[in-house]
Amino acid sequence: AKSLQMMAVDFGASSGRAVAGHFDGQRLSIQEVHRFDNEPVQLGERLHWDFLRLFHELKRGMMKARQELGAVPASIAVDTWGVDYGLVDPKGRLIGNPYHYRDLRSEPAMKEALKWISEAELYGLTGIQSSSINTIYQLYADEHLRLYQNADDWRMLFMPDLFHYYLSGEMANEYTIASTSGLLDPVRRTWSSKVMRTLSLPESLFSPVVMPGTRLGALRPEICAELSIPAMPVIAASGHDTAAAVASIPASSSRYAFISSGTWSLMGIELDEPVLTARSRELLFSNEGSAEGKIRLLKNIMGLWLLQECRRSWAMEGDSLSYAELTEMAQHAPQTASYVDAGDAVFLPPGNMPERIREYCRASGQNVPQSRPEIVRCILESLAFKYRQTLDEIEELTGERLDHIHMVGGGIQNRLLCQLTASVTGRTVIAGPVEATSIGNLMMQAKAHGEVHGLGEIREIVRESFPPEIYVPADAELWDERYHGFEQLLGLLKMRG
Ligand code: ADP
Ligand code: LRH
Repeated sequence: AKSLQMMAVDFGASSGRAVAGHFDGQRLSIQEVHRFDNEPVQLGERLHWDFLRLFHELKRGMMKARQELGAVPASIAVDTWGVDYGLVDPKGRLIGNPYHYRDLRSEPAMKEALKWISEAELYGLTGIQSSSINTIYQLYADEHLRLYQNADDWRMLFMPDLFHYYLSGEMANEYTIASTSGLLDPVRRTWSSKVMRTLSLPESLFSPVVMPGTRLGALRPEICAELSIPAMPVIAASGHDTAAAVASIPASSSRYAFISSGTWSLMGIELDEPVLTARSRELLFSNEGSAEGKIRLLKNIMGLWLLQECRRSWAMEGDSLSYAELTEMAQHAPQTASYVDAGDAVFLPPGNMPERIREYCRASGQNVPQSRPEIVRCILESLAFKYRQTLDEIEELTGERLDHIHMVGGGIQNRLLCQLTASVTGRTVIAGPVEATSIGNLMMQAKAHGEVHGLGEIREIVRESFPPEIYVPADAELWDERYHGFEQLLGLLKMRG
């Protein structure tokens, strides 16, 4: 195998980074050349991503890579968070600024859309958990599509597709990111025309679905000139960040669940075919696309968003706290044994999170966590409990016991959460790599170059290149008892509706 230098740009919902990767034929090494915040912008009534700023950061990342590495990368690929998109006209001009999936406009749109098609039918056709963030409801709510007559020749590009388009000039919808939309047929891995027709979404918006690893084209000459860099191939490696992260899980067997831990916690397993049963719908599991065309059966759990939002509130009160400081606080917090359901959509919108958590505890008749340490503790324990519940559900759906849990992503730097996950689930947690998404992105590029030959090999290389950390369960009885308290709480809340 020859030595490969590549570039990955990974846009998370909270931050982005440009990473240079060097694959020597056996090991991958990475170097972060650029990192930036990804802060959404409230503009009037709407919440947007700052696409222009993000594209600017992408270019800065490319320039820094050029300066720091010397060598010209063999290719570049972008991955991003799921579900969001931009619309472009036939000249490739961006129609408005892409919306943030937490914008409230799609909530009423979801209710409206479900008058035309039932949740059960939609699940049977697309296999995606019902949520207002899904592209399907965002498109249904999109005022641009409603206001303009000439939308027939527009195209809808998901965020990674949009970055790839402005890099290469090629429009395509890549499979893993398209699979987050609620518009893709997970059995045939193509668009569901039936869903589009039922909701009057113009089919002409959608491009053919390309599989991960597709070469889209070369960098546009204008960008090469602007940044003084030579042309390089732009590859649709694995456009969805979670799919890229799952591709790089350093697993050596198949009996594990994964948790991709960042703004969201995505917990699930990889399967050859989708599960489209009434039970998996009831339990809110999605069937998303994996890097090699397989299926990720997973659940979207609110994740460290809860903590990010508390941190933002406390910063507005004048106290800037690092994640390390917040975790340290929780370590020594008094035990209030108060929990929230980290699957509950009430936590979706931004703003005032500490008070919303208190209110949730109050309304459900629990002790109300008052201090900051108590709130952080409540968040982390609630997440670990949600993971245990989700693990039980996965085992119910597949009828198989899973021996351990692989945790990847920025969230594993929260060592308390990793330990709680092991203790509460009673399973060994194998944590790492932190930069799983960029690594998956890079390895899918190496595969497109023909230098590796499949997920098995990719995972072995990641295992060798980034040794994971092991967390062993502790205090089983104590956590069992507390978990039963949590189950009772969820039962009670369900009864109340
Ligand atoms: P995303 O890709 O969704 O933007 P990341 O994978 O970058 O998210 O993970 C971000 C999360 O990682 C933060 O919300 C924070 O909770 C956690 N985190 C980051 N750094 C640390 C740290 N030093 N200690 C503990 N947790 C951390
Ligand atoms: C995580 C993620 C997740 C969901 C959400 C919108 O970054 O991609 O898998 O799709 O963003």
